Amino acid sequence: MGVKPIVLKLGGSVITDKEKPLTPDLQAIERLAAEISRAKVSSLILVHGGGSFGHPVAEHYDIPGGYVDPSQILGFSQTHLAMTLLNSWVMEALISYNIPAVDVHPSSCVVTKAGRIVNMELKPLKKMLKMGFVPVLYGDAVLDSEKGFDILSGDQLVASLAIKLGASRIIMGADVDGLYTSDPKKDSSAHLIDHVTLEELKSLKHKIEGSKATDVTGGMLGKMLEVTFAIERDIETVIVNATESGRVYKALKGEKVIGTIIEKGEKVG
Ligand code: IP8
Repeated sequence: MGVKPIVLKLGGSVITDKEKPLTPDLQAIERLAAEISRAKVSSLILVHGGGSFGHPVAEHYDIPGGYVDPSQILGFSQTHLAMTLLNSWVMEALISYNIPAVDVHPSSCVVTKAGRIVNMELKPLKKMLKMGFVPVLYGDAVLDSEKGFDILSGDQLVASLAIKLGASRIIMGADVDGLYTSDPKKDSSAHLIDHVTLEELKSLKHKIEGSKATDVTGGMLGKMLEVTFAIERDIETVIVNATESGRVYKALKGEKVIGTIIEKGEKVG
């Protein structure tokens, strides 16, 4: 077994303008590509979210509701197309910074059952990692053995890839600094939690909000529920604000960074 990979998620709200349909944030994408390149991680898997590309289209055709009407078939194609368009911007930036990125489309290598991954083709991913490529996946429309199809969130992918490929760490690049004791927009006494155990996280769950903008996969709450599965298997997870310059770089390097570390075990320090 070679070097354990790091799984990095770039949230859709970081790399797109979530208020404007089909609008990439090219500045953010380019800055992040530069940070990833500078960090020179020896084994890395990237996953990105849907933002204003996947979510509005998926919602329009109710892809998360599963197949009920033939008109949704074209909607599935359009959702996937929207994601490939966003993915192209990401790929172009990564490769222009000399990152040997290869896009892996979940719609062609993952099947879910009632929304949960039951089948994922791992061989190409393992081989890519071995050869030093950086596989890039994203939240996507996928086929589902019960519902016909569904939306697979980048977050479920992150946890599943981290578990199946034996990742050392997960870095969740979000548009907030991390988890707070309460909603900082409503409560002035709210403060950032820099370190939390799974046990403590469970008691915080009711305070973590779902998403405000169109997000068919549940925002921060959905994120937390998904990564729990990886943390339970001792994969340390850190949430950092990827809209702030240098945070993803520091997290990739394992340096001290503003954010929230979630661990399975007892709180240290
Ligand atoms: O933004 C969902 O991925 P996420 C992607 O990671 C689609 O939840 C197609 C809506």
